[in-house]
Amino acid sequence: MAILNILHYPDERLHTVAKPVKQFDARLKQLAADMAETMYVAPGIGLAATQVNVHERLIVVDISETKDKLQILVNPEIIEMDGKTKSEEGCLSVPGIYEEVERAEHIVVKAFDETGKELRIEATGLLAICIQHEIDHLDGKVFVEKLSRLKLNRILQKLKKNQRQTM
Ligand code: GNR
Ligand code: NI
Repeated sequence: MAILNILHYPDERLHTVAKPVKQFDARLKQLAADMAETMYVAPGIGLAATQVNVHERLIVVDISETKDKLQILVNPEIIEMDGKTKSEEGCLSVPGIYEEVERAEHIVVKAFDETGKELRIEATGLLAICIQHEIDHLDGKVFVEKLSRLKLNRILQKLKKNQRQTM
């Protein structure tokens, strides 16, 4: 197991569109395990491969209090979405920033587990929000880019300031 380095916005590599996973091999299982460990240590409720600079369509999610409900989703696709919900989001790639974002309230996701078995997940609430946030990462999108240009500029200033303070 290993803890992976998480890219921080505005790192351009966060804009890479991830490619589908083709091989359900030992390397994929190791990557998923390392991503899960990285997510739990952070701590976060989800992590996309993009955030650890691996541009393949793989996400890990665990929204449970007990941190024992890990879900590994390979090549996830939203096949149905409806409703709207607005809630505060944060991101391990944008530390210290929390902003309200609008998402679909209910989604149905088709994906594969790490062994290649097909999964179909129906989600609402935090799980639905988290999966949409992670799939956005795979498409090279970061949640702060859904905000107005004014808000995004303020966030970029704040991130720069925080960056200087940690040097
Ligand atoms: O840990 C995380 N919390 C969170 C809270 C609200 C909406 C989305 C998230 S995902 C985030 C971890 C992360 O950055 N995943 O990409
Ligand atoms: Ni994120």
